[in-house]
Amino acid sequence: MIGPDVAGIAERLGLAADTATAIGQLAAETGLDVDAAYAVQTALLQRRLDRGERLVGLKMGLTSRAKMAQVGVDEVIWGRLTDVMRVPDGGTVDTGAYIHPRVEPEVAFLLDRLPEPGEPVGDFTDAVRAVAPAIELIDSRYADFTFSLPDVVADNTSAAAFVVGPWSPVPDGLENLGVLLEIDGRVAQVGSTAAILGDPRRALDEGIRLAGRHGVGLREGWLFLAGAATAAVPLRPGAHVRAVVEKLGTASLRAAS
Ligand code: OOG
Ligand code: MG
Repeated sequence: MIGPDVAGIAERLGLAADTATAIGQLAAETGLDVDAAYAVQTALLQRRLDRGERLVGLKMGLTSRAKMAQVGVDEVIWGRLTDVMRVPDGGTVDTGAYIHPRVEPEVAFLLDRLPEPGEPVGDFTDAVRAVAPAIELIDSRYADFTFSLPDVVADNTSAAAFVVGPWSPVPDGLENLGVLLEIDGRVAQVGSTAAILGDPRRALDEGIRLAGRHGVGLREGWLFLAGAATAAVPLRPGAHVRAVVEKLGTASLRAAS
């Protein structure tokens, strides 16, 4: 049997992102399973590398019940982050560059020395140099932000842009810090880092394990987004967004009007 057309699917998803044009789901029609979907994700990354982007880290997705419930997929997933996706803290994004952008509060890690895939992280403070509040801007390339598990994996887990706030040493109690998402000074979402797999440190274990299955090892100096603690909120033109994580501070972005 001939497998799914990995390169062709990656091209369709890449064009959808480049032109901010939604497409229909692809997995059912092309017979894409999760393994082939990660191959599509790798081809999409290659497409970005070919135009000069740099891989700067990984992101986890669907590490909280709130996120799983919002999108109706209940498996932890991971995707790739490139330098071009990074928006400076306090920076401005153009919502017109996206299909239906949403923002969500995240915790970012700056990776230090990493164990090999299959080895436990052990001492987290050896593996993680610093922690920061972050915002992820997600933008599913699928119409109505609706997808199956292989669809969202192929689509680089809806990754579009991200903001990282100020770095701090790993604080005590990382497993239960309050998280807020504010839009225009009003609280839009409330959560806790405990929502991220019970402890965001577990997201790193999962990232090492799941990416390792596909031959991807995490690297010193990489960024790592642990996954949103709350559901995501639509990003409207003119909005000012802040993610506040107790003990870590704030990351913010503005959407141009
Ligand atoms: C998939 C990406 C999920 C997270 O933090 O859970 C994600 C989506 O919600 O479109 O980035
Ligand atoms: Mg996210």
